Amino acid sequence: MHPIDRAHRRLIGPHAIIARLSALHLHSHTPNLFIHPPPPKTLHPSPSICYQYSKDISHTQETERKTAVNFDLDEEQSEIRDMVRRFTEREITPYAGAWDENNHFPREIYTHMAELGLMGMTTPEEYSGSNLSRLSGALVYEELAKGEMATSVGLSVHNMVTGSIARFGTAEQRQRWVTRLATGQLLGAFSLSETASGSDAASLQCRAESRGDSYILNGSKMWVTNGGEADIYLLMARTSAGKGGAGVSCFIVEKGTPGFSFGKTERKMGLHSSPTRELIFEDCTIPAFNRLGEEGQGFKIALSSLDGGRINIGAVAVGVAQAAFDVACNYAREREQFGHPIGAFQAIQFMLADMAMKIEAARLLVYYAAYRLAAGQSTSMNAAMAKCFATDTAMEVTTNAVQVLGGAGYVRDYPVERYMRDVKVAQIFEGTNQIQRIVIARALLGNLR
Ligand code: COS
Repeated sequence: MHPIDRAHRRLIGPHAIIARLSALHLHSHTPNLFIHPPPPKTLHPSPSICYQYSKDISHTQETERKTAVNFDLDEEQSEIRDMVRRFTEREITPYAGAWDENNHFPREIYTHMAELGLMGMTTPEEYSGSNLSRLSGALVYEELAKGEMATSVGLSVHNMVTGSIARFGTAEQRQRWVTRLATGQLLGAFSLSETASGSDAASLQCRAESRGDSYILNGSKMWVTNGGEADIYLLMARTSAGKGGAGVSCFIVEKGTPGFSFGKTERKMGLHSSPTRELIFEDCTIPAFNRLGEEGQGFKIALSSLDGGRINIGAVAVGVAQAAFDVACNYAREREQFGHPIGAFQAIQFMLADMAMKIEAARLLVYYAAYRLAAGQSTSMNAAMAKCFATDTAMEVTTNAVQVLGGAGYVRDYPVERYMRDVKVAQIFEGTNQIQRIVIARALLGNLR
């Protein structure tokens, strides 16, 4: 039997993955800081990074006496990484080029990912989720992105939606949607941006008018990943006029609701197998039951969901960068010019050394942000750092990978040009890297405006 079939048989279905993971938890004798974080501390939010670091230092000194910082993956993390790596190599990598060429959204891959328990990664087990640690999640996105960035991004958005309904929803809302999302019967999409509201997300204009036991939606949303293919849309809409973020509420809108239709499908530079569509609402009536959280809480729900999403995108970027680096490194060993492999020349060596250094740094930033989120520590700044650094790195690494391959890199015989086209958007979506720097600066200085 092929090893991946054995892995499928062993791990198939969310319940099996949970059983397997629970068994590992029980038999794990060596506590790993990433997977068994210390109980969450109560951090009082402060604009001063010095305060945050001083807290961290005392925390670190305290725990260092008991456990050294552990950079090794534990058994659970290694198993998940290896399983997703095998899955990607078999089910995604061989087809990614054709999906890109044909703008094909591989819905069937999501069914396979659901069987592996990847569609409810941050969702409690009682709703058929796998409830994986954030670090395990980062490993999953990284491995998938080595095969194809679009699938990894689509899965991240889906999990952000599933996790947000599980976290902010009522018991009835969870009952209604979370299990079906976590088992892959439904696909999720997240919708914040509009034509005139991108980075300034609080200025959004899509309206939700309260009519007692229902809301009427009017307006449109832009650049929605999984748009048109998804069954469930987490929608931010304005319930009070002129109040910035405080007037925004969050809604769950089902595909097929009368008055909800799709506009144009975007024609993009890359990420061709990930559909990006406009959503249109014309007197679309949804039950008040579909509001997630209280009225006026939607902007905060969106931003706090994006904290996790940004870590995922950092992990995706690390995966794409690693894949590009691997191709460039192999090519530098094999391609000969002037009587030597081109990797014998310092011009190429220094490029590869810089690429490897930055990928390693990006990976550590991503894993650390994932650890902080799982440990209940303040995360916004670390998520922004991880997303910003990892995606800037991936852009640089993929561009340089094309350069190392020269003419061969610019044509479609090698995947590096696809990596480069795909990863550009990671510097833009889930908050541009200029916005990430604003988030970081505000954490350092406070909001001085
Ligand atoms: N989690 C929870 N709440 C948060 C938060 C977070 N990560 N970040 C900010 N908030 C809260 C703030 O505390 C504030 O609450 P109070 O009004 O009670 O103080 C509220 O949200 C508004 O925050 P802020 O004043 O910082 O909002 P701004 O309008 O200045 O916007 C930025 C802040 C620019 C950071 C935000 O609009 C942003 O991230 N924009 C990019 C949007 C984006 O990522 N779009 C991509 C969507 S996916 S393609």
